[in-house]
Amino acid sequence: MADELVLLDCLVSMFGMRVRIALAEKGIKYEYREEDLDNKSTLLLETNPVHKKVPVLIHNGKPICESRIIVEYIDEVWKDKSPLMPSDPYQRAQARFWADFVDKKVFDAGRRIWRTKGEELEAAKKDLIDALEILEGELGDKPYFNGDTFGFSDLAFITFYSWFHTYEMCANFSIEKHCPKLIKWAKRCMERESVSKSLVDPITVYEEILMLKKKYGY
Ligand SMILES: N[C@@H](CCC(=O)N[C@@H](CS)C(=O)NCC(=O)O)C(=O)O
Ligand SMILES: *[C@@H]1O[C@H](CO)[C@@H](O)[C@H](O)[C@H]1NC(C)=O
Ligand SMILES: *[C@@H]1O[C@H](CO)[C@@H](O)[C@H](O)[C@H]1NC(C)=O
Repeated sequence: MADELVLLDCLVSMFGMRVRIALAEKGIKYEYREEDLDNKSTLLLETNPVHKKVPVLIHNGKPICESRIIVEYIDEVWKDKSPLMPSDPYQRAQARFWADFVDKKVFDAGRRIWRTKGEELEAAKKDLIDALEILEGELGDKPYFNGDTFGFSDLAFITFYSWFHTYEMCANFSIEKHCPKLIKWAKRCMERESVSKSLVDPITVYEEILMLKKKYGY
């Protein structure tokens, strides 16, 4: 029986884009379903009753939630093609550490950048630059976070590249000025078809955010 895969997602989601990259890396076909987060489908509420968030991957009727967990699941089920996790346990721990850092630091500061104003915005900008500079230092002169090959930590972070323009516009700064190596790394990642075809155009993200800012008065 062929695998049946449905992805509940939202186009501009940096978490959803991770799953799209992983599926593209493995060359897996799936059905994409865009969710309206203001009016969630019954299927989303039933398959992710705990968090009620996208992405959710439904594999032969069984839901898997949380982007990093979904990506690891995909990597384990389709393990023969384009491994994303390093095979060495220590390297694997490092890959998970940096992906976790991105979720804790980059996502949080980035979210505050477009949702706040004044002093809160300035604090968010500082926190984002600090987090990005830590990542710039960790990357160093390596082509990818884990060394010579594109892997889990690259996948977890590159989806934020679609959001860089929004962060820069909302906080009036240049990421490239602070972190030139990260921009070179991002362009290197974009040479992979799995990445370039999964990442949403930065202008689309910014327009979506401008709309949300207007709607909710952020
Ligand atoms: N930790 C989750 C985060 C997922 C997440 O925050 N999804 C957002 C869209 S980017 C969402 O569904 N939000 C809807 C809501 O909070 O009601 C993951 O990695 O999948
Ligand atoms: C919410 O979604 C349902 C089904 O997905 C649709 O029938 C309904 O019109 C939507 N409501 C709004 C307010 O968009
Ligand atoms: C944006 O930053 C530049 C310098 O980095 C400054 O000259 C300019 O006034 C700032 N613009 C706004 C709208 O704050």
